[in-house]
Amino acid sequence: MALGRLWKAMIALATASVLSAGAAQALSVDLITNGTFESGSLSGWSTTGNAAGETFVVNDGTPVNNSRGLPFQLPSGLASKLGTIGKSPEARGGRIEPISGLYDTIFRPVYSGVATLTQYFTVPDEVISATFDFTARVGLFGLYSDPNHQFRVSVVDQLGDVIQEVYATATGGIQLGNGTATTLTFDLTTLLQANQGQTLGVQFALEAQTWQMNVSLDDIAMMVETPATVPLPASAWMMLAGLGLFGALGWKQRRRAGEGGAPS
Ligand SMILES: [Ca+2]
Repeated sequence: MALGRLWKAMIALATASVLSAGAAQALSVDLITNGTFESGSLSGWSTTGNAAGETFVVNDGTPVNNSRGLPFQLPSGLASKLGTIGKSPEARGGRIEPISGLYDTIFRPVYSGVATLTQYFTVPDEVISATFDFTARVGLFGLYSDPNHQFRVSVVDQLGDVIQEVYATATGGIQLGNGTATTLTFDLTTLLQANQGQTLGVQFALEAQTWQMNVSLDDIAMMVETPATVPLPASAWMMLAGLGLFGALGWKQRRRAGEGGAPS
């Protein structure tokens, strides 16, 4: 019987330590689904297109074809105006490799206008910290003209209205390079703490002029730390009570309290 009591006490102590450890920990969750596009689709994302209906698509490196199924050719006048850049495979609709893995998403319009890529998520009820990451590669084949050319990233409310601009290219600012993938990280703790329990979205937008600009995106994540609560169901408490573990734990504690005085 003494052995049985000891086992019960050990189980109770182990259970208690797991519970207290759980209560002290934080849980890290990514609020974005399919942020790597490795599903090979835009599942989880919604898009809007420019007037010609062009928008973000999944990219596996397949060159863009024109309506006749032939590789795009820049109009001769524009090609000569852009010089060597205009002759590059990228400007001509050639292969653009995914940023990482087998897929990313790309918007490489022929026509002018704005297209957006958005994903909505529910902010947890309690936010300890929030970090927003993405990798972008902007291709620009003309002179940058802000804001006629612009890549911007925003947080939107559930109606799609911008509540905070997180990033935007600007004359003299970071251009994200011509064809260089760049990872950007933003601390959005304050914003998400102010919107706990609400629906928000991250929105990527590219304002492009004919032929002159594209953007690739990959590895999009919204990592949020929340308190890791370990709620113990009522049935578990009843089970513990039924096994007499509380009694065993009390016995163990009484034994310990007595150890200091009397030799065993
Ligand atoms: Ca990817």
